[in-house]
Order: sequence, then structure tokens, then C-alpha cells
Amino acid sequence: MRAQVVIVGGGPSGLLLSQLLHRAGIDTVVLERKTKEYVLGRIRAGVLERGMVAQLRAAGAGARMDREGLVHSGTVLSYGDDEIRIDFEQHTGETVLVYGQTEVTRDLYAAREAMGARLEFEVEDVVIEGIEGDGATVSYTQGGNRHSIRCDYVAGCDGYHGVSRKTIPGAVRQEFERIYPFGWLGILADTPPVHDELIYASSDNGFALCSMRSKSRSRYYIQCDIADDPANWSDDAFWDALRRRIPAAYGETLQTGPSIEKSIAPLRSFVCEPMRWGRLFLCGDAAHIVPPTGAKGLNTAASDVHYLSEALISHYAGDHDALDIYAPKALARVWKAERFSWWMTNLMHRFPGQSGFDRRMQQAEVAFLQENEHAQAVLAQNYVGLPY
Ligand code: RFL
Ligand code: PHB
Repeated sequence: MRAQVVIVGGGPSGLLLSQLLHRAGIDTVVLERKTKEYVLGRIRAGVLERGMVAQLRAAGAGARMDREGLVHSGTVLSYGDDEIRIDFEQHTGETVLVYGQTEVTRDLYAAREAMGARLEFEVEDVVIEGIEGDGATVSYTQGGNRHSIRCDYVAGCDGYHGVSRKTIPGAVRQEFERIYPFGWLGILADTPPVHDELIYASSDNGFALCSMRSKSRSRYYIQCDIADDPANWSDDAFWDALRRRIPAAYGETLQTGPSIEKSIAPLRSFVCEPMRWGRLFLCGDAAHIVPPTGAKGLNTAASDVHYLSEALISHYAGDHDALDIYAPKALARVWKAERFSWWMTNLMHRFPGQSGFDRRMQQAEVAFLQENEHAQAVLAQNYVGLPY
């Protein structure tokens, strides 16, 4: 088999890249380790920056998002009972769209299938070879048979636990990491959201986030112990903990109900440099992870896809320097998203062993944010997404 670009990973990065390349006449194969149903069962991101929204439209996968996505022109940060509203529209003229990653992925699969894309599921033991030679080979096992595909380039879109990044030799690869000493326990419930905007809440009992998937489906998170297990949390215990972390006025109107999903996510900041090695290009979570505070993970994956699709399209159109631009351009934006997510995580969470001084520093920063329009504007600019 042959393809111009083999894409390892059929999550949002891989599917969006495949769709944008196919529409430009570049032939791809997507190799996904799991089944489509498994990929669509993951509950992850919920907030799309304007750049990602524009790309989904350009990919011909934006119609349902435009109908069903919720436009948010601001968000609330709370500290105990004090609230600060960050007005995105006032400070940036931009908004974000609340539309779940599950739905983005579903729309991308539908768009890919409508174009007759080559998508291979349940592939195992992917091996990438020839990255430094004059053509690469990607081999894999599917249904007990070994297959191999010759290609010009490989896009590693296989997430944090994938094989692509590990194909870059240790001597070339530099990894930068911070692991946070807590996780997020998240639930999904068919209850109306407590507020029509997201609430990022810092309290003496820890952090909480009130988010949503629609006007009748809520997504809530609370900071939890990293070693905790969702099975330790009854729905009632979750709702009680949430109520104690958000301003009392919201706690009183919070509508509770049975959870339809409950899981714990660890919090990590991680970047791998370089994002390109020979014929291999890393995209999305394969190259970098952010803690979810600030909603940058999926959006940064989308900005990588933007830079890589443009580079490959220009390359195949005859611009032989185009591919060299990808890694430095993508990394420059990645590090800014890393900084914002790290900053917002530090500002909003209770850290084990945090001193009185550390707590006062957080409080002083919130007070400054509350009083200072420029500080609010900086937050808004980062939240709606830095320009591509
Ligand atoms: P993914 O989604 O991990 O997809 C990678 C795909 O590759 C497959 N794979 C392989 N395939 C073949 N061979 C192998 N050896 C393979 N190894 C892995 C996997 O099965 C998978 O299908 O990476 P991608 O496409 O780069 O997308 C990244 C996003 O999923 C991620 O950044 C976001 O979900 C992060 N994130 C958020 N991002 C936002 O922008 N806004 C948010 O509001 C937001 N909230 C979140 C989040 C992530 C969370 N969790 C659980 C980590 C909230 C949570 C709770
Ligand atoms: C979500 O809705 O899952 C979500 C929203 C905002 C975040 C993280 C997660 O910062």
C-alpha cells in the first residue's frame, strides 16, 4: 500500500488533519488503535477557540457545530463568594464556542467517511521506519495480519501514550514536564447548567469548574486527590463537594441528578522538542499536554494541525522550504498555551502543603485581576485563543 501521508491516531488531530489534506488533494491513511465507538465514548474537552471553529468549517465539518454549539462571550472566575466576570467580547471582540470534543470527533468521522477516507481501526504494534531516509514505512497488525504502507511523511497524532513521539531517538528528544499534585474528578449529568457561562471556582475546599455540553447537559469537575478513585465518590458526595466550592448563590440553585459519566483526569504540563524529526511530524497531545484549566488542549492540537496542513499543502505545491517552518511555528504557540494553563492552574487550585504566604499570593493576584481591566484583557486574549 502507498499514501502520501500516513496519520497515526484517529482522535481529533488525526481526523482534522486527514480531512484538510484530503480536501487539498493529498492522499492520507489514518491508523487508529481503538474502535470508532471507543474513541467516541471519551468525554474530554468542551470549549472551542475561534481558530478551531474556523478550521472545522474549512474542513466541511462545521454545520452541526454552528447549529448546536453555545456561543460564550465571557466566563466567571470565583474566589470564595467573590466573582469576577471576564468579558471576552469587550476585551477581544471574540467569543468561544461550547461544543463537546465527542461531537467534534463524531462530525469529523462523518465528514471523513463521506469523502471515502481510508480509516483503519484496531491497528496494533505500529512501527515507523525510514524517517531519516528518502521515504518512510509504517507497518501495523490488524486482525492478525501484518501490513505496511510506504509514504512520504508520517503525522504522529496518537496522543500522549502513542508510539510516534517515542520513535524520535532519545538523544534528539528533549522533554519538559510538570506533574501537578492533584487530579480532576469530572461528572456528566442531564441537568441544566447552574449558570449560562462557565464558572472557574477557587475555594478553601479546592477548585471546581462548572461547565456544560448543552442547555440540558452539565459537565462539572472538582479538584481531587491524585490517587483517588471515582468509585469512592457517590453522586451525592460529588454534589455536596461542588456546592461547597462555588459561590453560595450558585450553590442554592444548583440542580443535581444522577451522573452519566464519572472519571478522574491527572493534571500535567508537558512539551516534547522538536516536534519534527525527518519525515515525522508530531501534532497535538503526542507532542504536548496542558492541564485542563484554561481549555487549551484540544485547541492547541488544532493550531498544530493548522500549521502542519498548511506546510504540507505548500510543500506539495512546490515550496520546498515549507516543511521547515512547522515545528518552530507550532512550538512558539504551544509554549504560550502552556504558560497560560500553568498560570491559571496555579492561580485557582489548593496545593498540598501550600503555605499561608502562597495562599496570600493567590489572593493578591485575584484582587489585582478584579481591579485591573488590563489584567482581565490579558486573560480574555489567552482564553479566546492567540492568533495563528
Ligand atoms: P487524542 O484525543 O488522545 O487522540 C489520539 C488517538 O490516537 C490513538 N492512538 C493510537 N493509534 C494508533 N496506534 C497507536 N500506537 C496509538 N496510540 C494512541 C488513540 O486511541 C486516540 O484515538 O489526541 P489528539 O487528537 O491530539 O487530541 C487532543 C485532545 O484530545 C486533548 O488535548 C483534549 O481532550 C484536552 N482537554 C481539553 N482541551 C481543550 O482544548 N478544551 C477543554 O475544555 C479540554 N478539557 C481535556 C479536557 C482533556 C481531559 N482529559 C480527560 C485528559 C478535559 C479533560 C477531562
Ligand atoms: C469541559 O467542559 O470539559 C471543560 C471546559 C473548560 C475547561 C476544561 C474542561 O477549562
